[in-house]
Amino acid sequence: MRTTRSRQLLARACKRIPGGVNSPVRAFRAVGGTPPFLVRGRGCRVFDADGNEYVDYVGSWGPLVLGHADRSVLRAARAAMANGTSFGAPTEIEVEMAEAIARAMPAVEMVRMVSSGTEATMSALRLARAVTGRERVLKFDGCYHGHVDSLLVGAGSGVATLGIPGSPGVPKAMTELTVQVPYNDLGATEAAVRRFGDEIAAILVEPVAGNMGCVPPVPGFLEGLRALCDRSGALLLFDEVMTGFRVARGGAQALYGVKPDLSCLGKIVGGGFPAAAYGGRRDLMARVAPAGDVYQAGTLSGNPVAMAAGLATLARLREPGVYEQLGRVSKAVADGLAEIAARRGVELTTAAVGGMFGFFFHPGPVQDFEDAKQSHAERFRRFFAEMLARGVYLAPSAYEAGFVSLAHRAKDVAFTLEAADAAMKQVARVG
Ligand code: KE4
Repeated sequence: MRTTRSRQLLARACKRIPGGVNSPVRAFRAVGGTPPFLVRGRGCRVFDADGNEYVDYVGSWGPLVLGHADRSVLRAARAAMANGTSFGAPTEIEVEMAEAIARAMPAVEMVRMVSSGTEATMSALRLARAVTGRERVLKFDGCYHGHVDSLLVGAGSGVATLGIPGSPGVPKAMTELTVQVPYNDLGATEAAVRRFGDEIAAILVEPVAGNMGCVPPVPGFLEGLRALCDRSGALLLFDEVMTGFRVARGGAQALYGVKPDLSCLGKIVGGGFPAAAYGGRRDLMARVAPAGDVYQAGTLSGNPVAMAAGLATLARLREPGVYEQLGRVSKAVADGLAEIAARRGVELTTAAVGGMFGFFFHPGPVQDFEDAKQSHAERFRRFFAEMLARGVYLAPSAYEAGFVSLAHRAKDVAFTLEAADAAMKQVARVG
């Protein structure tokens, strides 16, 4: 596989951009090698600066559920741009987006658009603290909610630990208000609520974890969090930045039938443009400025071009059968990988929920971050490299999820699994 041009571009990029990238995971530090500099996407395929072609399972980390350069999205964005790119004033299309989200997610009675998932979770957390008058937040080890200071906590030892800064520059005072417990561990969560109950403003969770690999909730976990919040007065915050419109039309809250008080959205709602949102119960959102006293603002919030692209995406996702199709494709990939691994004598655990999937080089089950960290890192790295060399672009980290789109066809899955069979043969040689 030719990488000359990408290597040259990386060297040039590193002179002006930290690590040569504008977001760390793109640098391939977890898997090694040179990250392909992509130049074009079409459907489920991307093309790099050296002319290599890949079947893409990153999809810009989730937004591109229709595939790259989808005609309906391009048409909508071009039409919006022809009228101007941004106003910093109210526009009807922002109202259309708010109404579309509320129709899809009845628990989201009111919504505020922002420009990134980080902004969405940061703002939702501020609102939760304001309306409850409480300061602590409970989150789950291995869940990622953007680079919000109080949510960038390292994994403490023990079960319910007070957050320790997960990055230099994050004040200890910020993370000490964050209680962290293992994902899918309702007992540990109950213990933490018993210990900090009336101090906890919110329980914040990825209803399907996608930032420790793909780890679905065990039966009863989300329902248990709802009950704990009802008992303790904490708000239930679903971070659906990844799962929103990805795992079901109404997100994970529809798929699992658990109603959060506040929801965070991102990725798909912008259709590939910078847009995200937080929203929920009307009585809570009424506290957001200028209706209420909880301040939050954004120059490009609700940008009309992003709204047009997002609405075009959501419109396509209202077509009958699209989620069955996404689920079929992600299950075909996950089940195919599992079958190949079994045949090759490689321990592999897979998961697929709606249009997202994941795999661990681990005998299973994988139900939390401690389990995920036990997976075979060297086998993942080898598999990733072998797949990339064969034209399949997977997430460059064992702790990410895979994303399919409506543009992934049976032939693309067949191509992927043929590459996986050859790759797994090499992986089996890794002790
Ligand atoms: P952004 O600020 O990156 O738009 O969203 C943060 C965020 C919040 N919540 C969840 C559940 C998320 O998955 C994310 C961001 N996801 C990562 C991929 N795991 C984005 C990729 C990156 O960081 O470059």
